[in-house]
Amino acid sequence: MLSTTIQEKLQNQIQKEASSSHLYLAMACWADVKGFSGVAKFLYDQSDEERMHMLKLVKFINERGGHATVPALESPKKEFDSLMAVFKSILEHEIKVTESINDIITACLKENDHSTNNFMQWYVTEQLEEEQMARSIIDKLDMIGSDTSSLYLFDKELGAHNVE
Ligand code: OFO
Repeated sequence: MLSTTIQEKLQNQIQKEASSSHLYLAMACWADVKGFSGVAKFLYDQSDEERMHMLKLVKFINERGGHATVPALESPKKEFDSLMAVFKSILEHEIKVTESINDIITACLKENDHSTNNFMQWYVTEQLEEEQMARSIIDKLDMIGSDTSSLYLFDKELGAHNVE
């Protein structure tokens, strides 16, 4: 059985994962209408991935004797300044998500809740990959600068990337 504190923290994490999914969907829409179809595909996939992160938490709460709440979500912004701005804000966002996951794990350790701790380790690994991915995309965009033919190839390459 989950403690009230742990359930609240997991519930809060559900909200964060759902907001991430919403944010990446808004970014995908922006990239799509700007003609970056590869980036758009990557972000649509990333949005689905975040929904899956949310769903894992929902099911975990329900299976452990709790009752998950489906959160209300704010509409994310629609316009972004550039691809660089999009990926910088993804990195910032993911760093905050990582902090929140670490906070849940700290609470689990305090309460000796080993099974939630064990469950959350999957998120720790996932966050490492996501932060690293955002950093490497930012580095690439930095190298590309305003070179449009490299940007074209970058878009194609990202579209071929499979989000796991
Ligand atoms: Fe990228 O946030 Fe989920 O875990």
